Amino acid sequence: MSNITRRQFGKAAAAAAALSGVSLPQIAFGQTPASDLAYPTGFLWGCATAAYQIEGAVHADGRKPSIWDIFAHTPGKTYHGETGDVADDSYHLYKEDIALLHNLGAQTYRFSIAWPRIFPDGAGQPNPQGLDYYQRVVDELLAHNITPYVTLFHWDLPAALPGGWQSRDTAKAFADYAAYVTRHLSDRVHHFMTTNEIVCFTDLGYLTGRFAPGLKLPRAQANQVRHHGVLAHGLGVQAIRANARGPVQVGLAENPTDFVPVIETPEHIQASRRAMREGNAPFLTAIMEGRYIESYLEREGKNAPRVEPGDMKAIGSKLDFVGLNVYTPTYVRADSSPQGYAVVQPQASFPHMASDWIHVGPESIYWAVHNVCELWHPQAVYITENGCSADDVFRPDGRIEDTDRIMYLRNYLSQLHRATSEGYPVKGYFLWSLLDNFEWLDGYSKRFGIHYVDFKTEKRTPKLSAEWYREVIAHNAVV
Ligand code: GCO
Repeated sequence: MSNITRRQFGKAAAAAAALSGVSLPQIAFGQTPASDLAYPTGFLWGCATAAYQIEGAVHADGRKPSIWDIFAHTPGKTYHGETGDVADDSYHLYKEDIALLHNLGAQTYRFSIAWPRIFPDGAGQPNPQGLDYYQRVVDELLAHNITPYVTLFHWDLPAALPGGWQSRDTAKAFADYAAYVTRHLSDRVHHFMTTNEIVCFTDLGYLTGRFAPGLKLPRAQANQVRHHGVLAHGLGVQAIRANARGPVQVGLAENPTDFVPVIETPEHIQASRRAMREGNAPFLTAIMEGRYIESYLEREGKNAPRVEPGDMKAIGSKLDFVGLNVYTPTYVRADSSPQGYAVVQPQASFPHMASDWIHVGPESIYWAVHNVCELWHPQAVYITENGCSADDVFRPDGRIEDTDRIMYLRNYLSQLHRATSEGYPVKGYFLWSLLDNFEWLDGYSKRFGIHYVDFKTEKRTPKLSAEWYREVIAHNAVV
């Protein structure tokens, strides 16, 4: 916001206040008004991306295919058969992308490492050229004073691993890969996330078959896949801690279903907390409690996962932080069923963003933090993803004025402020996403970036939301 706008705003507000007889706090025109929505000092602002969604260069320097390369190349799987072959070509253009972060004033960047660049066959021989790329990315970030937050697995599983997540050995291979990366990067990278959204790479990949590798397994086998997912996380935490060359903070990025009380009364609030625990039982609950809760085991009966000694201890490894990816609410109300809660489906008129699954429910970010903290008291929480798709188009004057995205972000950040002002230990926020990228099944048809990417030329153009986010970062406040 320019000073001129601020001045006009100040005048209009003063005039309105004069008419209504309300006195406003004294703000000298042309100065920054103190925002009611200021974030705690030291709060970290950044952006998030993931390797397969931005890097391209899928054959470069020894990388071999991941299950997403194969899936995206299978006819009929993604929008118009689009793939991550080229994507944003961030593999070559990473300096440009880091310059975008720098222009925003971002203090931190969450990106993921492509396992198939580091271990092209998933296990066995590492590929030093793959590691070199991430060394260069880290160098460039540090040169710009941007703190790297590294995700080790954002769905690009090396295709060569026999059985993929159906095999317990994949969890062990993940730990070896995590150990290797930690040994080589932890002198300069101090924040690691093991996995991203376990439900997506397990259930969507092996139960509903909508994501890679596209399998629809029977319940018992799918539950075993889930178990290997959380086990990989747990073994990964142990491997990172055992191999760190200095102090590191370890966590993960999860997208628990965010149950929001339909009305903020004690009974519905209680229902939402219960739903958070039970509705996410195979994933975040197992990780935070180091066990599968009774109601989950009862519900699954003979299909419950087979657990080996030591598994649950690894899965429940203590974390330094919990990362939450928050996009959309799931409303819940108290009811008299044995479960004690019922999900309330949104009506057809519920407003959503360009992706119709993103209902605009800003309070979901507050309740995600609230419920996770009240249930499990993590030391620290980050919002590791929040953002939305919008139908971004150039105006005749060359601008992209994504006021809808700004509306979405402003409202979510206002609700996140509610959480920080109540004292919940939220330490930072990563906007999804730095730039438009390969949106999985939706290919390039859904744009989540605050920078527009012309996928023919790879030209990056800041959208209005990038300008807005720069103000947020500069003021450490919702503007
Ligand atoms: C996810 C992933 C991202 C998505 C983003 C928008 O949450 O699915 O972490 O890779 O692109 O969430 O759908």
